[in-house]
Amino acid sequence: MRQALAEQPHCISPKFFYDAAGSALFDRICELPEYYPTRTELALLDRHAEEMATLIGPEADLIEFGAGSATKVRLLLAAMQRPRRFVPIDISAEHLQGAAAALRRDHPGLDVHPLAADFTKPIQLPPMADGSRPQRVGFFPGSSIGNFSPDEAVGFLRQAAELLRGGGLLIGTDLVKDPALLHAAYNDAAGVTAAFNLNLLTRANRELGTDFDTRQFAHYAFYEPRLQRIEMHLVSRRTQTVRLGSERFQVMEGQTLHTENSQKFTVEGFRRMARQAGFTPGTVWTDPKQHFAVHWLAA
Ligand code: AVJ
Repeated sequence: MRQALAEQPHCISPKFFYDAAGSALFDRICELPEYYPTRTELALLDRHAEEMATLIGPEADLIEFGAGSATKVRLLLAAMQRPRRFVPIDISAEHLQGAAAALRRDHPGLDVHPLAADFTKPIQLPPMADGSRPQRVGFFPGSSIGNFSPDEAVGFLRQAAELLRGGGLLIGTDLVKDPALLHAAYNDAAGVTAAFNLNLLTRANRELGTDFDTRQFAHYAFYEPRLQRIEMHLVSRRTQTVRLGSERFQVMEGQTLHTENSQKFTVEGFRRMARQAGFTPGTVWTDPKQHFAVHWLAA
């Protein structure tokens, strides 16, 4: 946050959205009528779970990047014969513990091994309890890959391909589409996305001791068609001073804090990116309206 305030333009990583309140707000976003990605991807997982489970293999070690509430993986686990282990990775530790406890309740035989970690950093998987090395399969739903810049995305995929060698990655990507639909998904009528965006300032106030006045910042999300991405910003409603410890930063009226990019992909563009990262792209599942895609990438 200090860096974000000190530098121009002011940019902050979207991973900071996900404190307990932010993770709960994100779960509410997933239920919004305008936010089509979650329900579209869930329908794809539901409809093709058998086929996906066949590719994953009967006894895989399943690793989810940014698991959150770990709702989607339930459809895969139900279709797998004997999942050996499930490793949900998430930056929000409390949210992760709750999700892991619920999964253990519903899958008594499953070894659930949560990792509270930042998956943008290199990941070390704990060894299997019995010392075996089953096929590793990654699960990265929700188009969270869209939070990375194209270069970062290739970097992440390259690391994932290394980690999952011999197995594969099942990954969801939001598709390029009518900008009006994209715009609505990030500007919901109920204002939940705005609350999610502004929660970043509330979190900074609590954890870093900044004195942001959330009423003096406006949620601003738009589709940038040249870069094929949604950008989310917090726009300063007036020239104001923000305190961080003993320092003071001036934020001019109309200046923004850039809080998130959400890249949209074409099916072919994403397959090219995956190939570049060392995967062999396989089956792609899309919905009839071509709003969302789930890719199988062999590692
Ligand atoms: C979790 C990154 C996939 O980009 O759509 C939802 C986050 N931000 N509404 C997305 C988000 C605003 C979401 N991802």
